[in-house]
Amino acid sequence: MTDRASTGAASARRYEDILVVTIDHPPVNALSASVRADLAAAIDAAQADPQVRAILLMGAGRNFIAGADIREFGKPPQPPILPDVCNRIEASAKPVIAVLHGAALGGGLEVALAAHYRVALAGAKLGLPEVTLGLLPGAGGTQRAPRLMGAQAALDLMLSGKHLSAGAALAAGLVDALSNDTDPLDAGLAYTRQLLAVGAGPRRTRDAGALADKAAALAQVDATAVQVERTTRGLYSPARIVEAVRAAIEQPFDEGLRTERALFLQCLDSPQRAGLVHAFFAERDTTKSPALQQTRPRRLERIGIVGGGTMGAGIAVAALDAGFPVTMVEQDDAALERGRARVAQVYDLLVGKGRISAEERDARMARYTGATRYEALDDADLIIEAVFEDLAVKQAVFAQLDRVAKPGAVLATNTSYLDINLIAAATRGPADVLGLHFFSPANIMKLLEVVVGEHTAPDTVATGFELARRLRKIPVRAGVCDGFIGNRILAVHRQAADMMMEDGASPYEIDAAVRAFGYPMGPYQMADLAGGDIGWATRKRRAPTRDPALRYVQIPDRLCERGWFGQKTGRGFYLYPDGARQGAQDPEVLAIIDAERARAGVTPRAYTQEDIQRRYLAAMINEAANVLHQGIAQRPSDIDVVFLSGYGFPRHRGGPMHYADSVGLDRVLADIRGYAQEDPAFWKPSPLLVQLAESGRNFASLNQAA
Ligand code: 3H9
Repeated sequence: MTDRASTGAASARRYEDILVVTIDHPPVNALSASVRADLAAAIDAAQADPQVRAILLMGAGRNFIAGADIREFGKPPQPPILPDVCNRIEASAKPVIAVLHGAALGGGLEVALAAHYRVALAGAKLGLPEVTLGLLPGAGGTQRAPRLMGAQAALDLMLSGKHLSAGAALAAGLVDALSNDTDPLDAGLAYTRQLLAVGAGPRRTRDAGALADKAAALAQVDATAVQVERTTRGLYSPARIVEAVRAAIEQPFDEGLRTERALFLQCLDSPQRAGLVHAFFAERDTTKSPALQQTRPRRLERIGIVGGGTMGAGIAVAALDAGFPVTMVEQDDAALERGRARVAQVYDLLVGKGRISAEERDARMARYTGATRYEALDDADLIIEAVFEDLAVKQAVFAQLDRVAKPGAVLATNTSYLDINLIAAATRGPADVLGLHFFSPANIMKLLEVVVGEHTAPDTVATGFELARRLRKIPVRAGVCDGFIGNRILAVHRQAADMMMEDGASPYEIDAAVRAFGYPMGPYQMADLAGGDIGWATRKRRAPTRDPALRYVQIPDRLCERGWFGQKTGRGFYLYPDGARQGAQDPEVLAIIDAERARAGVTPRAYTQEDIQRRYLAAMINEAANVLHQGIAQRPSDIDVVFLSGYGFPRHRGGPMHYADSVGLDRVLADIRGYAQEDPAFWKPSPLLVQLAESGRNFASLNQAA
């Protein structure tokens, strides 16, 4: 064993006749310019070294390579570019072996596909997730993966962005062998020695034969192209992935690589790539604050939940899934049984769909305990209240929790709107109280608003973030106000939608425009799904404090008064005959709207899709700027995360703040000022928006400062 070279990001060391090239670039061995340069240099040097018979590529730390360096996208490319590095690896005259462990993703997997042989450790995750960043595999992946695994499997891998386990990758033909060894170096050396012992030489993926039946492969590409067109709703990179795979079949390898490069550069330049990369980092930035990093969370082993309704049961499932023992408290045996049944039903469905085994369900349910007395919560480290949305009810629950909880236990409320400080005031320890606002279904939705009250202690907040980490949720810190970040802003842009509805746009036109922007559903479909009674209750609660200068559109109330609460009652803004989930337009709703317009003295006018989208987004962005200005949200990108992970904002647009920056804050402000001519009470430009737009700055400049 001799040292051969040590070049930093990738270093080379000889183990007898095997040169081991280790990529060592924390945190995840992304392929930054320095890694690419070192890797290429090590491969080149090995060619000339008579003592080297084979080259082994591995990663230092937990991962092989997590892909290209995402932070470099959008900056001028620095040579050597990754496709060239991969080509040099493949061209090696000496066999190159990659040992895959941890993440072998994107460009990382492409490096491995350019190697001549691949061995994977248990726990390795292989994938080409570029599509999630608005890209396609641009270092030969679209040409090499189909040659190894066939067109259809490669398309599925690239279009889904999913990760394959080592076993699945072996079955798919992406790797040649699995190793039981836990140490990548030992595994890689052992496999390389086996290869050398049988005289294995270079074996280039460019020559692999899985695409031999061109007609069959082209038929798969054609069928996938049709499906992509139908299902990806305006996404830019999926169609280009399909084109690149078509090139893999129709063109010679080097020409296919050139086609891939051209398509990759188109994706790289697209605003969708910018939006998706912004979303990637925004989600990881929500936990970055010096206060959080300096504070240790409290002990977090046992969870208590008060309330077994939809939210309580969903939160229980999330906690059970993460391995926590959970105690659920309800007011009587019957309510408790309903709560337990809700939890069990989620697991039964998962077993029915084959997502978990019956044993796994039993193991999770074994961690669940039900009780009808608050005393059962006396050993819980964190108790989450999820009862009826009423201040007095919640205060009564917190008074009980104050009595039974052990010292230092964190007390959380899942309220969506109410004042955390008033809830905390029902206890003797408001420092232990915070809001944990889950989104429904709580076991699925990723977002968790961590609402910090006036007296909430830093380690209480840190415990909320720790819970999110353990539940694999995305936590966003929020301050106290009616609706926190998400629901507060939602109320305002929903109001803008209601005003357009009264002024002439039908709810169906508004929904269609919002869907055309990229949302999976429009605000009225959403209201029907959530249940119109929920919004109605909020409107009634707010009625006494409503600003009389603000216009109030009564159309939703007219529907609620008829008991039309949406899907659960068979009609709302849409009709749902016989329990249908897809709503049909309802002429009676249109007649009610007409009557309301007449009552309000409105002469209906026409709106284009663009008019609708601009007003809807302007209202959202303006209120988001207020939320930021008042310190309810810490940074613009946190608001983006709330809307991306909690409200269906199209991810490729990066969130409302990123979107505002992309169209220009001056344009947004000009729109708002234009609308203010009609209705100055509603359309008041946010001071922060004015300040940024007039000084030529954008929201992103505040992210950097946060
Ligand atoms: C590509 O490869 C294009 C090529 O086809 C063509 C090129 C020509 N770059 O997620 P974590 C950071 S596209 C830069 O919290 P985990 C991340 O920001 C790429 N940075 O950890 C975070 O930083 P910080 C295709 C990256 O253990 C830290 O690493 N690859 C990159 O939960 C830890 O990350 C992908 O899309 C990167 N590629 O998960 C894979 N990756 O500490 C993207 C991560 O400052 N990455 N960082 O906040 C992942 O899926 C996950 O990060 C991974 C680890 C599974 C690897």
